[in-house]
Parts: sequence; structure tokens; C-alpha cells
Amino acid sequence: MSFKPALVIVDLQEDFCPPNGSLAVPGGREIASKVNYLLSLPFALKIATKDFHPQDHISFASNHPPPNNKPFESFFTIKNPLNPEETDTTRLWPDHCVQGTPGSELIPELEVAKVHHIVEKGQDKRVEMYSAFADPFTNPTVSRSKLADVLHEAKISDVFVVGLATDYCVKFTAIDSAKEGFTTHVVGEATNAVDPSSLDEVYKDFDKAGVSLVGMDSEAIKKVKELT
Ligand code: VGL
Ligand code: ZN
Repeated sequence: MSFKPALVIVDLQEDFCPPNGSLAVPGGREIASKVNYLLSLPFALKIATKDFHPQDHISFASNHPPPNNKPFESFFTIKNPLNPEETDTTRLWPDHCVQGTPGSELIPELEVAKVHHIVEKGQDKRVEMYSAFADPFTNPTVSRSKLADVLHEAKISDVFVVGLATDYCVKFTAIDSAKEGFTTHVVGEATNAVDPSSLDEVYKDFDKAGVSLVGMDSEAIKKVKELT
């Protein structure tokens, strides 16, 4: 199959960035220059995703009763709304990326004019959805975005994932991309993590899923530059 790369920029939104983001990732805004450089390269498709929650989203600690409602600390077991036997235990967060709020906007540093598609995710209040492809349930899946269709229709071979956060939405988006059959790369310098101490584990998960961690100067990026 011929090399046809796509760039997927995950959740580069105000609420994930200092100084005002409710769920600010350390160094979140600083990756914008690297992402903009990648946007200048001849990727066949350039996509930005947005975490885009209703105010009553299940991942917000504020929507749960005490004492298990501490943002960043508490966990909650979500039942698949279509099959209560299937469950997903997940961390609760401060309110973030609420539809229609400034926190949900892509950061202004991002050169959004170079982006071909914006994919919104996390709109279903009943499920967490870190991956920009789908929620974590499989039996059955509850909520799916248009991302897989857009990539398959364009006959993309390789997906390069960047953005926020390495240990949550970047990780699950990259793993799902590999599951969809795309050769998948995460460009390390163009991501940042909520918890940098978790990165060793995250990189092991990439290995297991067949996702490669690459640098801005890697052979994989050189191959993109050589396209015209
Ligand atoms: C994310 C936590 C909650 C992310 C989204 O974009 O990594 N993290 N929602
Ligand atoms: Zn979220």
C-alpha cells in the first residue's frame, strides 16, 4: 500500500492548557509550535479533535455525590448503557471542555486554517471517551465519531498522533488507530502528559498495541517531508 499519512491533533483546547485551563496539562500550550510545524508538512489529511462534553457528563466529579467526587482522585465505574454487564472504571475530572464555553475552544496558537476536519467527541453524557474514534465499550460500542470513516475514505496508510494528553486521549486515540489498521506513530515532542510519571507505562502500552513512538527528526517524519 502506498504511503499516505494523516496528522491527528488531539484536544489542543483551552481547558487542557495553562494558564487558565480547568484540566491544564503541564506544558500543554508549548507544543503548539511543534504541532504547527507538522501542519506545514504535506500530510494528506490534517484533523483536529475536540473533547466536547455536555455539562452533565459522567466524567465530571461535580456530577457525582460525595465522598467519591474528588476531581483527579476519585474513580467511578461506568456501566455500558446498552449492556450493564460491561463496565469501565475511570477517573473523575474537573468540569472541562463544556460545549459552548471558552474552555472548549481550540487554542488560538494552533494554525487551524491548515486543518481539513474537526472531529468532536465525548458528547454522550453516559460514557467516557478518551479515544477520538470511540468509547471504550465493545459489547457493544455506544458512541463512535466520524474519524475512522474520514481516514478510511481518504485511503490513509499512516496516522501520526500529537496533542493532549499523552496518557489519556493521545494514548487511546493512537491505540484505536492501530486497531483500525493504520500504521500509527505518536510524535513524542508534540504531546504532553497529565502525569509525566506514567509515561513509562504508556510507552509499554504503545509497544503492545504496535504504536511507534517517534521524534520530530525520525525517519517516519522525513518520509512525510519527502512527499510533494
Ligand atoms: C482528556 C481527561 C479527560 C484528554 C479528556 O484529552 O486527554 N483527559 N478528558
Ligand atoms: Zn474529557
